[in-house]
Amino acid sequence: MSLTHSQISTDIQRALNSNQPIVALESTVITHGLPHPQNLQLARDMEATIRHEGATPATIALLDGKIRIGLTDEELAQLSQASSTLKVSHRDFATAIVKKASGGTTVAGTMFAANQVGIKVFATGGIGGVHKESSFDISTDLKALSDTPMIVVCAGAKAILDLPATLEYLETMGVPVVGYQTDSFPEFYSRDGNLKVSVRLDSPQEIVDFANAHWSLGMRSAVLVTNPVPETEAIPKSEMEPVIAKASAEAMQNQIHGQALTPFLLKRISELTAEKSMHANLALLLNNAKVAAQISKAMSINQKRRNI
Ligand code: PSU
Ligand code: MN
Repeated sequence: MSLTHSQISTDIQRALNSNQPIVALESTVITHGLPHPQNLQLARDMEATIRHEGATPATIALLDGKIRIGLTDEELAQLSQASSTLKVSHRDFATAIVKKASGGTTVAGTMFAANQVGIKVFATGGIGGVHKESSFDISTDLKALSDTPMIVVCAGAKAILDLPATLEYLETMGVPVVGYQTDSFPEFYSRDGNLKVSVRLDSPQEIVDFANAHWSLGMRSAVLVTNPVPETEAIPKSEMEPVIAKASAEAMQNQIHGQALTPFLLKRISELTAEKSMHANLALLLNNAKVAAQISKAMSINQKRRNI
């Protein structure tokens, strides 16, 4: 595959060459998901968490029309304050390239770029899914999960979505939904939902064994690892439901569609909960970075054993 439009940082290239653990990170959460300066702090904290666990973080974004795998701290700071960034999913890469634009990659966009360079583990907050507000708003994230063999660690799908429909879609597309130390599907801000995962696994090694079994069968889909928000930051479902319903009604009143919908809902929910939802969002993102780093370490140890 041609990598003419991509640029990999030297430390990530070195880690790739020697099978060291690497965790990909998305950047839509920086450009569209969180306000400044929390977005920059979060991006730095996620990278630090991954390094602390002994893995290399690979934040992926578009800078001036180039797909960048690994940003300097200065570039991260610039991206976190840039005003007219694109939200880059599969359909938007060529737009960013020809317009020499900068942007944050979504879950789908990040999976695309990470897979091209051979990164197998990725941490995010919540995946996109089937929206409630319009019948055909289904995130490209679901398609990417269906045909990109990576381990994606998230806290479930964002609670603003139609979660039963999102899970049905993942099942149709053959994506295993792993509950990390849980039997129920985490609902982003909340841990007390009643939807079920397809399999529960309790350690990073079990997840690596599961992914190897899945892919050794010839499956091309991702393994979606759902990791519940830390208990201390979790918000009961009963508290979130009316807030989400209000934000959703406002989105429909204001005719917010397409790419703008997720950022609108996240912002409104944060306002309506006096930032409590944002703190849950930050905590789950860091928790996912940690678990993803542990999984990538287990994976790289296994690979080295096989190469001996
Ligand atoms: N979860 C968050 N904040 C975000 C997103 C998810 O807490 O900003 C982003 C992810 O990058 C995800 C995208 O891929 O929203 C989904 O957008 P859409 O529904 O338009 O596909
Ligand atoms: Mn959408």
